Formats: sequence, structure tokens, C-alpha cells
Amino acid sequence: NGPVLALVGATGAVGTVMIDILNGRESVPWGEIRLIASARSAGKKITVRGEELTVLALAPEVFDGVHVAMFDVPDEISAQWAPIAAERGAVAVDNSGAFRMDPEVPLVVPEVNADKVRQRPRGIIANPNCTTLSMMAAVGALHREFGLTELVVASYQAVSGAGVAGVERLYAELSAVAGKQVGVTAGDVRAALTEAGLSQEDSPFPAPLVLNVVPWAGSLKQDGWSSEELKVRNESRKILGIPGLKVSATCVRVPVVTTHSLAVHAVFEREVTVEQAHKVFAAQPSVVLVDDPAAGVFPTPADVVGGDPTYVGRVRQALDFPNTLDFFVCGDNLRKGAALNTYEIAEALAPEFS
Ligand code: 2RA
Repeated sequence: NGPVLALVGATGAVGTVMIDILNGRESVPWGEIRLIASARSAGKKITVRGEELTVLALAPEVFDGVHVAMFDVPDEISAQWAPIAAERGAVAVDNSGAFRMDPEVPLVVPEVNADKVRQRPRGIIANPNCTTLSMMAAVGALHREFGLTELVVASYQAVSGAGVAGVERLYAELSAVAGKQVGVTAGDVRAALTEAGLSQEDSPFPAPLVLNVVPWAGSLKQDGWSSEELKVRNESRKILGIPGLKVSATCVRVPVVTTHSLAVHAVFEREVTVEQAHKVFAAQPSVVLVDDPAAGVFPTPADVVGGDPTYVGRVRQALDFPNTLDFFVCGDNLRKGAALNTYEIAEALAPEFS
């Protein structure tokens, strides 16, 4: 026996990764796992830990008896249904943006602020956005040791952050330019895509992504900032518990399928050397240090995709800024960036109901 876990959005992109994570665990604390999705997917059979489960249609009564309900669904579905799950007695662990900045909802990265899972007046706990999450285990470990004061980051975000449509678009663009000598005159990539029948209006991205980088992710907010950049700022402050943290982010989409990367410039209260930072990273179980540039060794998305840890390399003491480190981080945006962190929060709750 054991507590009851529900997964809402079981058939979506992140839900599918969540099922991989559940199947890959050596053991789980759950007595029952319930899969939930829209009426369209209800009735589907999915095998979880050797047992064939039937996907249930989202309805208030499916939460009866559930202790922890993980939500991997769009913002509007979470906004409506996470409170219903909580009313029915479950703790909702939500991976959407609906509750992240609600002062009554903790925003949790277990390596950084696991204690916050107990402070949940609404019965809801939020999972951060994948861009913030991809660097948080590394940044949080340094903050504990040296006291973070400023964070300047540039992201290199994979297309799966924009969902299945993002991945399909990148593959279609790759096919459209395959074997063509384009990327040599302004506009020739756009022309090759148009010629192949791929119109820009149909793309989830505002410019061609193949043979390109696009300095945009999310929607337009005030003063030219993107929603994604503001999430990095606001969520970092909340998770680290530093309301006055100075943050500046530039979010960029790159032609990578899965795994977000970030170039991080982090300023601390105290002096910090590369050697000290290496020790801090080595002591953090969920961080893997990949840092030997003389041997061409550093993390790249293609080398770490599918992995659970946060990979860190290129650690340097800034030459012209005191108490400052520059480093490069890669993290699988669908695993630690989404499903894995949500699941780790759920597992941290399980003992309460055992
Ligand atoms: C993206 N961070 O990569 C977003 C997804 N939540 O587009």
C-alpha cells in the first residue's frame, strides 16, 4: 500500500516523459497511480511499472482519494483544475505558469528550497519554468556558499520548449534546407523554406530557426521584455528567496531539439575561485561538472539530452568583475526542466501520506 498519485496530462509531451521517469525509478512510494487526461484521450491504455492503466477523463471525482496530483497541462487547464484537486483533498503539484507567482503557492526546486513544500495554504505547489529550472541546482548551490547578489544570463533554448509543434517545425525546416548551400546571403534561408511550402506564419517561432538563432521566446511584455525573460527574473528571486536579486536575462531559441543551455554571469557577496566553485558543484549530487576545456570537454545539449542532472562547465573567474563567476549550464528541459522536478516534489510529499 501507499499514497495515491495522479498524473493529469498523462498523454501529453511532458506527461509521456513523466511516465518514463516513473518506469525508470528503482522503487516508488505509491500504492496506486492514476492517469488522467482530456476526454479525447480517455480510455487509452498505458503501461506504468508493469501494470496496464486506463486513462481517465478529467472530472472532479477522479481526484477522490488522491494524495498528490501532478499537473502537466496548459495554464488554463491547471488554473481551473488544480484548485478542484486541492478541494478534493489532493496536493496539486503544477507544472504550468498559472500559480508560480502566487504568494500563497510555493515555487519549489527540491535541491534549493525543499522545506517550502510544507507551506502550501492553497494546497498547490508550483514547478518553475524550464529555463529557470535548468540552471537552478547549480546557481542555488553557489548561492548557499557565497551569497548571490546579481545574475546575468543568456539562454539557448531548445525547440521542445515550444512543444511538439516546435520540434516538428525544426525537423521540417531541416528537411527544407538539406543539401542546399544556404545561409550565405541575407534571406536565402527564408526563401528556401518558402520554396519548400513552409510559411513563417505557420511557425511557432518568429523567424527561421534552421541555420539560425532567434533572440525570442515567449510573448511580448512591457518595455520590450519577453515573458520568458521575466520568468527567469521573477522565479529566480522567489526560489532563491532573494526578493531584491538583480537579474537580467536574454532568452534565445536555437536549433536544438531538447536541452536548454544558459551562459550564466553570477555575482556574489564573497570572493569565489574556480576551485571553490568546482568543489561546490562536486558536492551537489544533481550537478555534473564537465569542465576541462584544454581537452575540449564541456557540456553540450547533444551530449547530455535525456539525462537527469544539471551539467556545468566553462567555469571561469570573471576577469573584470570582483566576486563573479561565468559558467555554462545544460539541462534537459523536459526532464529536470519539467517532469523530473515535478516528480521530485511529489516524492518529497509522499512520506506525509504514508
Ligand atoms: C520554452 N520555457 O522553452 C518555455 C517552455 N515552458 O519555450
